[in-house]
Amino acid sequence: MKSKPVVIIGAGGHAKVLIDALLLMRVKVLGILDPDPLLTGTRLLGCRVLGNDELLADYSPEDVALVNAIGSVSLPRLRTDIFFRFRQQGFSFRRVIHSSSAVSQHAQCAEGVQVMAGAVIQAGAQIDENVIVNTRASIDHDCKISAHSHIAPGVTMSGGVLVGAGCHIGSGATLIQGVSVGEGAVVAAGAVVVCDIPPGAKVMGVPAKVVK
Ligand code: JB3
Repeated sequence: MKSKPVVIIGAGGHAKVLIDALLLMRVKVLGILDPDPLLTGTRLLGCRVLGNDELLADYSPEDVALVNAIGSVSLPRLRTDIFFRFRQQGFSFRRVIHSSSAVSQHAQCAEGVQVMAGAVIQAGAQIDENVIVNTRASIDHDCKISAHSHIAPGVTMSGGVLVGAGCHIGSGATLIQGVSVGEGAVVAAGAVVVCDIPPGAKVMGVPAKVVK
């Protein structure tokens, strides 16, 4: 069955990386929506910025799928809000899996999951909806990444790690096997996590310690 063409939400840096992956997947991109009026009419990797989110009314959920291109560094909540707002309107979010990533056929990726170039997801891993597994991140066997979390470039996660919903795991962080990261926690770039992290905490350093 032919896949639906997509409309992309957001025209920033993350959108560029997603469009690159979508073009390799031979998915048709109808256009990009962004509230910044200065972007309307411009192009990102050849795809046109059409205007703001009101234009979605021109499309039917039957005919198009969405791609959530809101990243999660400065606007973590917005990515989640966009996901729920448009799903409530009946739209679905397409999975984007870069052709150079290695996703085990025994791993599960839910709606709207984005796996970027060079990422590895091993057998038994479960990646929940709207999660970003960014460039060259490695998620080992039996990890569970809950919804709306961002696993930044170069993260290394050993087996059986649990990450709660809405977490940010910063670039290059390492999490040893079996640790849990509570909902909404932030792991700073380069941190090495060797024990469980409570919900909402911010940790940094080697070994990682709670700073907030
Ligand atoms: O770390 C990496 C590899 N990537 C980061 C990514 C995960 O998160 C990247 O470096 C950035 O830190 C961030 O990427 P993102 O979200 O593309 O950030 P930015 O370049 O700031 O673009 C956000 C875009 O979303 C802007 O053009 C905003 O105008 C747009 N935007 C904001 N609110 C919105 C809305 N777009 C739509 N359609 N609807 C909104 O409500």
